[in-house]
This record gives sequence, C-alpha cells and structure tokens, in this order.
Amino acid sequence: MERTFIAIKPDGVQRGLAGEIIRRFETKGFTLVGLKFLQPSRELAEQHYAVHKERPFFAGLVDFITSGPVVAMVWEGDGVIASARKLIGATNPLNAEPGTIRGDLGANIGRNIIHGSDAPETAEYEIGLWFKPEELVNWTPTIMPWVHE
Ligand code: DAT
Ligand code: MG
Repeated sequence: MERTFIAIKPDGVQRGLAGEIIRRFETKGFTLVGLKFLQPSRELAEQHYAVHKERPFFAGLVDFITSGPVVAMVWEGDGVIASARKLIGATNPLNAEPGTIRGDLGANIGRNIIHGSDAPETAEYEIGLWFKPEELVNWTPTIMPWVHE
C-alpha cells in the first residue's frame, strides 16, 4: 500500500490548523500510520529540502521550518501521494484552488502551511528521514470495507 510523508509546518501549528488538516486526510479515507510532534533541527530541515539547496529561498525556508514545532505524519492509501498533493493544492496559496488546504487556509508562498511528498521516490526518502521503521504502525481501520471496495 502506498505511503506519503505529510508535515504541518510551524505556521499551521501556530495558527491552530493541525486538527482541521488531519481531519481532511481522515475524512478522505486515508490511514494514519505515523505521527510525531517535533521542532526540526537544521540538519533535518536541510536534508528534507536538499533538492532546493541552490534556490535563493533555501536559507529562509530552512529558518522557517525550524522556527517552531511541526506535525510530521505518514499517511497510507491507494494513490495517496498524488491525492495528497491535490488535497494540499498549489505551492503558492494565492494560486491554490478553493477546497484545497492551501487554497482555503493560506495566503503567502512562504507560509503555505503544509508539506507533502511529490513522488514515490521522495515519499520513500522523506519517510525514512523523519521516521524509524518501528515508529510506523501497520494496521487496517475496521471501517475500511466502507471506504474501499
Ligand atoms: P511544494 O511545497 O509545493 O512541494 P516546492 O517543493 O517547490 O513546493 O518548494 C518547497 C517549499 O519552498 C514551498 O512549500 C515553499 C517554498 N518555496 C517554493 N518556491 C518558493 C519561492 N519562489 N519563493 C519562496 N518560497 C518558495
Ligand atoms: Mg516539494
């Protein structure tokens, strides 16, 4: 079963949006298999955003993501990687469609509330970076036959 890494960034936590965001993934029908609350180290943030290290916004991005606690999660489900990106919406909340998390809740590219892996390879890398294997729970919700045929 496919898994993706999702993080509620410090702005989402500070604004009290964690419950709202988790609710959207739950009600969609995805399964939470890992969750932790932590203030990321610079090293973790730099590894997480390594693909962007040459970009002009990299230093500010690392400052921001390490500036307070984040909710780090792994969600599971059929097609969850691409579907989560759709639930999240476009990178710039000003361009994100209403109905998406960024479209409904955000107003600035530097404060876009949430991170989601963008492909199977990045999901695997990010899950391994943020979680030990034993921190992930293998389980099947009892409602699954009503969510998925
Ligand atoms: P996403 O988070 O949608 O996967 P990304 O991987 O391209 O977007 O960029 C990572 C984060 O970097 C993004 O969530 C916000 C920040 N960012 C991206 N482009 C930026 C820009 N042009 N100016 C400022 N911050 C930017
Ligand atoms: Mg990205």
